[in-house]
Amino acid sequence: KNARMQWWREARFGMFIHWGVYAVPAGTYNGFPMNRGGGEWIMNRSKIPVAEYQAYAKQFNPTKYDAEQWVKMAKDAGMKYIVITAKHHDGFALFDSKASEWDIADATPYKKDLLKPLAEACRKHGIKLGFYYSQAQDWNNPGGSVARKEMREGWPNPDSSRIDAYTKAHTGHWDPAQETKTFQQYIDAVAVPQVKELLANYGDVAVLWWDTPTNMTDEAAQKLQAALAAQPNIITNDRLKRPNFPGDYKTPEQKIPNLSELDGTDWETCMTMNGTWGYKSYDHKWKSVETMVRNLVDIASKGGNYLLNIGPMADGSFPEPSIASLKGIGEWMKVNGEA
Ligand code: JFZ
Repeated sequence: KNARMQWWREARFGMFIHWGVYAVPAGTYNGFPMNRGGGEWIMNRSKIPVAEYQAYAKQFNPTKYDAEQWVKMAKDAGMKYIVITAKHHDGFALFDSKASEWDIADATPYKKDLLKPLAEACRKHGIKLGFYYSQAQDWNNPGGSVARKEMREGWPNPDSSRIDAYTKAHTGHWDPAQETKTFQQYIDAVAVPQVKELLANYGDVAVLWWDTPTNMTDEAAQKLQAALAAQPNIITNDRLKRPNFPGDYKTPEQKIPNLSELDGTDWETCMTMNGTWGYKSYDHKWKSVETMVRNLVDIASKGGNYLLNIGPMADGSFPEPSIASLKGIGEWMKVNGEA
């Protein structure tokens, strides 16, 4: 494990990228801005029907996407690795998957794999590439699990009490299309094949970043864990299934542990630059460069890693404030960072 973890322990700073179809509604459904939660949760929070949500993909056409530009921005900020949402809870694959048509190649006008150019640019510039993969929760591929949330409060939809009652009776699902398969069928037909694709088609994969293990079964976790054999040097976080699949490092979220909380386990704090992971057009609560540099120094001094998030827009560009912050952090790193 020490050999596998060496680059990661020296890295200290990485870029998280939450990107997907949710960048199209950008936090607003039917004219109503979400009043809580990240923009990437809009389908669940607003209980958008499957067909309606999938129609957003027709507007997901990131013609301004320039993977090399992204990698350069990360590198100039002093970041050593990138972790991107290959598939978030909305189940949309940023890659050309044979296991589902709910992907960039089949569901959007763009049609081209988004991870291939990123993997190439990372290789070229010496940046490690990791994939976030939502293994349990999937709101579009039938059989995927769902975290049950009450319909967003303040939502004036006259149907909200009916929908809430429906989700209660259907383990969080709000659309019959979500339940035409079982969870185990989803794991076998979508999750395991997609993880295999991610580990086979993009060269070295440095990190597999699992998430929201709430509804995982041991059987599913074992199958996904077995798929990791394709990349013997891969590092994984602690969110495959708790507690018996601890992975290689802990993931305190949006917070930096106190020294007294550290027990020798490797850890990585992930944080947003504003208040959302996925792009929200109206979230302007940006952290200052000074705050983010202080966080980085605080984390590095305690032996952890800082995974700082960008939520790109649907056209493939980073929000301006994120670009400016990356530059500002890079200027500080040039003077004070090592190497
Ligand atoms: C999850 C996702 O639901 C979210 O959209 C985002 O991708 C984030 C990085 O991860 O949200 C979590 C997961 C774990 C905790 C909180 C939010 N946690 O352990 O407190």
